[in-house]
Amino acid sequence: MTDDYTPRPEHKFSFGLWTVGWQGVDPFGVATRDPLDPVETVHKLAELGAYGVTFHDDDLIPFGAAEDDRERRIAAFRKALDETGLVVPMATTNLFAHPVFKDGGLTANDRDVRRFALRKILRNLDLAAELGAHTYVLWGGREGSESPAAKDVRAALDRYAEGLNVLCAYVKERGYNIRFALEPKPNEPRGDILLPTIGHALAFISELEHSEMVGLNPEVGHEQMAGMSVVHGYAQALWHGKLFHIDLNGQTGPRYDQDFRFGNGDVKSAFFLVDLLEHGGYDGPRHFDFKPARTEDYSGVWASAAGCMRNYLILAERARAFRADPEVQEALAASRVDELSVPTLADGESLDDLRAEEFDVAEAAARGMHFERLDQLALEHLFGAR
Ligand SMILES: [Mn+2]
Repeated sequence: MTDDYTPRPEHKFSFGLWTVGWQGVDPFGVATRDPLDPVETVHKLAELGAYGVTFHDDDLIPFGAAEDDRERRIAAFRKALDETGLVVPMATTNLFAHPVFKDGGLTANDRDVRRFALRKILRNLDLAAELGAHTYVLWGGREGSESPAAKDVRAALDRYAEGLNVLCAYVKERGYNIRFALEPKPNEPRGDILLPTIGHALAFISELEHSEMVGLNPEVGHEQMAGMSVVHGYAQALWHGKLFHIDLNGQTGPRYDQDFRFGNGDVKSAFFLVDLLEHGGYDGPRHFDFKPARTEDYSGVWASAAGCMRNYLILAERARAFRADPEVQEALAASRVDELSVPTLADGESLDDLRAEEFDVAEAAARGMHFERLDQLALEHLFGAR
């Protein structure tokens, strides 16, 4: 299909190997699809118009693989990248699947497990640098507990910070052009996960030795699982200069981690999120972390991946039309949205000046904000009615 919604490499769409490669294993059922070869994935993603592919170490190299097997798999992957022009903007470590990580990686109570986790990250960090990645994501899915009795949270945060301090020092020592991005999630698979929201993670980052090297990889569905506004969360991460990478997907409210393709779920949030990303100064990859429904065969998987990109481009076009609409511009002005960018105190103004100001409280209290009209216009653009 060739129309305005055809994905091209300049759109910077990327996918994790584990997304389209998800075989449909869930807590209640076994796989519904055969494993996918990473080489085939790279070719298929390039064909669909993506520019990048991302991976956990174990997506590319099975856990515990022999050295020659490891080298062979990396060489085949690299050849596929060279043949297609696909890049690797991000990589990450699987510190959650193997039973050794059942109590976490960097914050496991067992010290020897923590040391093994660090070794596993360091090894894949070298591969990430070799493949040209600039972002290294840490999703601490097993960093947490089911019982507050079992986890000393303050000690766990000490160890989490220690781990990141070690990793940042290593990246600096090796001269890698890599920054770390933490991915918050409130729960699942652990009963409670450390750094559950964007806000928790931002506060944690400010305590690190090299906080400038650590930012966020917020996932749409994870914020919505916590009942948070993903648009406000991404906007605050941008405000802090910490939106290093993103995980786009779909979710309908606080329930299990649905990982729908982008656009399915909370469409209004998706619209305003794309508006923010397109007009708010984010220029990183548009990365999808989703699970094609386990009802699908591989034709459905690729349709689902294509749908993620197509939905993003449709929403980007809808957001542009919203911003360009003269009636919207008038409605924005009527709602005084721009006025919020004016500092509350004028340059050089004293607090005596502020205190001396005449103010008609009754008049100000009676002013309507006209937000309903503005929101209606946004919805009509989203619906395609304007
Ligand atoms: Mn998820």
